[in-house]
Amino acid sequence: MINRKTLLELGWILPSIAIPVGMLVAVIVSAFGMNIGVPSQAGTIQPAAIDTTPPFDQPGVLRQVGPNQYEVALIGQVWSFNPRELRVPAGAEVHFVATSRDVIHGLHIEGTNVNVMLIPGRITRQRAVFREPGQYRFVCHEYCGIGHHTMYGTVIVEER
Ligand SMILES: [Cu+2]
Repeated sequence: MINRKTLLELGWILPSIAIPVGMLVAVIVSAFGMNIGVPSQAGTIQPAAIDTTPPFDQPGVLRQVGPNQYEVALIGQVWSFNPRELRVPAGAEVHFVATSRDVIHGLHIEGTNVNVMLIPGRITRQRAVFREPGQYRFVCHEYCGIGHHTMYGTVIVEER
């Protein structure tokens, strides 16, 4: 028979099973159902050869990869981003392919989930959807030297 003590025990045991199971389901649904993931390590690159290695030979040039989907290369370098300004149409899904020319930099785009490190020799990919027209600043958030504070840029999302 279930007495008060057993109920009390079950009151602890069942949530302690249900909560991790719920978290696991949330991780699986967000990873596979909603395609949310950690910033990917999408290959390596010779920092000295950035200017001749696609897509970094054309930084800031939007390449259409689908309906309102674009891919764009972005380079972090002391102490600026190349490009500093990027124009995309509202609703665009933008795949950022980014790396660093010299030291470790960061890339954070306000209002989006783009928040990654740019490591020399490594390529990082991250996507963002810009639904509302406006200006989205991006900054370097890894201290990279005396001019770190000048390292920022803007994504301008234009009305379509
Ligand atoms: Cu930097």
